[in-house]
Amino acid sequence: HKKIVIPSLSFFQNELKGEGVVKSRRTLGELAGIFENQDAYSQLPLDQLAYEVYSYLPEREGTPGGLYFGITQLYPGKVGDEYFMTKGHFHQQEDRSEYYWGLEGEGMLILMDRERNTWAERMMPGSLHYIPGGVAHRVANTGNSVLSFAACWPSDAGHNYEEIANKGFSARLVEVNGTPKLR
Ligand code: M6P
Ligand code: ZN
Repeated sequence: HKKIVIPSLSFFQNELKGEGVVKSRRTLGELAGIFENQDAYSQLPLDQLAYEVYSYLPEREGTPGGLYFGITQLYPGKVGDEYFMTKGHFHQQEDRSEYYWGLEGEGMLILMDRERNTWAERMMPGSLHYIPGGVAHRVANTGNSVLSFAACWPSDAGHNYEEIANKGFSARLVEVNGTPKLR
């Protein structure tokens, strides 16, 4: 169940040895406000794990030109007709871009530009996604198993959660007749 496709053995060896891989976790409680159906949300346990992020920077923090490597494990589940998803963010330094690629499971990468145009790309093992600067990004798990994806982003990108926390994306990814649709 907790199987991880290992893209880089040394990454996990570092983690096992406690060398620099930072693990963070987000519970449903920490995702308050991102789902539309408040009744469905209030029926789920706040301490239920939604996703875990392992991240690693082989440089001192903020080193110009450094690149973070990260792996996110997003658990399957739904809140009403919306899938479990990441918080989503723009970068603090807006022009910084990022790669995501699918490792395991099925999902959708939801993207929104500065004009609030929203679109989505299907994620699956081996799918590669380039997220240009100025584009907010969030991932939804549309399958029944763990969705695991890797990411690479500049050390000085930073996370800007504010706009997404306040206004969300301009479209929601919901399940309609068993398939994901942007609404
Ligand atoms: C990817 C990267 C990380 C990000 C994580 C979870 O691994 O983009 O920078 O933190 O996904 O996404 P979020 O921070 O929006 O919850
Ligand atoms: Zn990012």
